[in-house]
This record gives sequence, C-alpha cells and structure tokens, in this order.
Amino acid sequence: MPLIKTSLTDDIGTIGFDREAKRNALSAGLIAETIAALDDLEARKARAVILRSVVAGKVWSAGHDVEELPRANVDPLPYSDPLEQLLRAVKAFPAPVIAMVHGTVWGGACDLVMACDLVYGDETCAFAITPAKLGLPYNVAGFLNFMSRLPLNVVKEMFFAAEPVPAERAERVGIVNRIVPAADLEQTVYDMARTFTTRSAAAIAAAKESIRVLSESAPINPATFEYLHGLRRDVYFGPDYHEGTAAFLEKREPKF
Ligand code: YXS
Repeated sequence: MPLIKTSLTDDIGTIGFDREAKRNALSAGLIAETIAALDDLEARKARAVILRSVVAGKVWSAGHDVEELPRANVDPLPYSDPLEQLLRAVKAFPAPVIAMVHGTVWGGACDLVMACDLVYGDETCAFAITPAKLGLPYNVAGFLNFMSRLPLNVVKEMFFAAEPVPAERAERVGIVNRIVPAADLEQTVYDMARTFTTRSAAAIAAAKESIRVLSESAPINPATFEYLHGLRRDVYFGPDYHEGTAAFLEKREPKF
C-alpha cells in the first residue's frame, strides 16, 4: 500500500501523507516515497509543491517513526537518517514547497514544516518539537532550521517545554505564514501556489537556493563542531534517551 498520494495539476505538485493508522508518522518507507515524489515532480518541472495530509484528521504528522529510532548508544539523528534526507530534499527542491497544515505536528514533522518554504495552517494546527520528551539530543541542522526562523526565546521554549504551539500563537511568532479558517485553507494555499507558477521559475529557484545558503551559513570551526557533537554524544549515550524511547514504546510517561 502506498504511504503517500501524489499528483501534478497545472504545474502544481501535491504530496499527501497517507498513513493515518500511524498518524502519518514519518517512517523510512513513507520518506522514501516522498523523496521519490519530489524527484519526479522536479523532473516534470513542477512550479510549486504542496505537502499535506491526505486525511484531514486531528494529526498532520506524528513526526519521526519512533519504532525506527535506534535504541542502543548510537546517534539517533545522523546525517544519513531518512528524516534528515527529506529535510535536505525539501530545501534543495528548485521551487517553493508549501506545508498545508490541518491538525497537530510533532517532532521531526515540525522540523519538516520548518524546512518548507512557506507554511499555511488552519485553526486546528499546532506545532511541537519533542526531543526533550524522548531524552533525544537534537542535531545542529535541526536547531538552525528553527533559529533561522524564530526568535531564540521561542526556539528555547519549544525545545525545552516540548509542548504544542497552537495556531494563533504559531502565526504570531512566525512558525506559519498565515492561519486561515479550515474551509479556506486549500483555496488559499493553491491560490498562492498558482501565483508562483506565473512568476519566473529561474528567478525563484535562484532566490530559494541563495536564501538557503545564506540562512545556513553559521560559521563554526571544526573544534566548535566537535564540541557540539560531544554534547549530543553525552546525551545519546546517557540514560535519558534509553528511558525516553522505552517509555514511548511502552505507552507510559518517561521518568527522567
Ligand atoms: O498502537 P498503534 O499500533 O495503533 O499505533 C498508535 C501509535 O503508536 C502510532 N504512533 C506512532 N508510531 C510511531 N512513531 C510515532 N511518532 C507515532 N505516533 C503515533 O499511531 C497509532 C495511533 O496513535 P495514538 O493512539 O496515540 O493516536 P492519538 O490520535 O490518540 O494521538 C495522536 C498523537 C500524535 C497525539 C500521539 O500519537 C502522540 O503523541 N504521538 C507521538 C508524537 C511525538 O512525540 N512525536 C515525536 C516522535 S520523535 C521525533 O519526531 C524526533 C526524533 S524528536 O524526538 O527529536 O522530536
């Protein structure tokens, strides 16, 4: 069974997560299908891509598939992780990728939304980044995704509290471009995508890549990188990550 639905109409691509039974948890399989869909839409010269959930349920995506996170003492979000590959594919796509959000967004899916070029939501949307609930040490690229978009105090509140930021506040702090009533969300998003299709694709692609390079150019030297990696190693070798993932799978609250 495919885990996504994808289409291309009037140069606008749509990729819908279709794994409702697991609340669109981003498994390696679903991610592989999504990256393949992005490659196909790029080959077919899509001028915009909309990421959405096929089912307008309570949850847009429950984030990284926790069943697929490593339990043992290894880096849980390495560069090669499927989720990291998806974030890079979205940022490298040569046209705007718009997250259309109905429902709640958790963990790695929140990072995915941050990697999208624009985010539109309705009154049901909320955004939570949750490594602190799993005792998981987030990675440098992920922090930069949030830091290049949101005020530091908001980034810290989101990462420390791991609580959902509801729609109205998400618009005010800048997680989303706009919140519109659920009944208007689809029209609003596709109208914006249609506008992009009337503009120079070359100019937009160059602007998107320039902004990506400039927003990611956080100058750190190798020693600083090793220091940051050491902070992460201490956590994922520590007891919290084991307790956090075990608690999730045993459907109980973790004791840190
Ligand atoms: O028991 P069954 O087989 O029906 O499966 C249940 C859940 O186990 C499953 N499911 C997930 N499976 C793998 N990975 C997930 N992230 C995940 N989330 C849910 O989906 C089935 C239905 O779940 P259920 O009964 O809880 O649904 P609900 O409607 O009552 O609640 C929906 C949620 C999203 C509020 C709830 O499922 C939930 O809190 N899920 C975990 C959200 C979360 O903490 N995600 C972060 C994952 S870790 C991650 O993304 C990063 C690595 S990080 O930690 O750094 O943020």
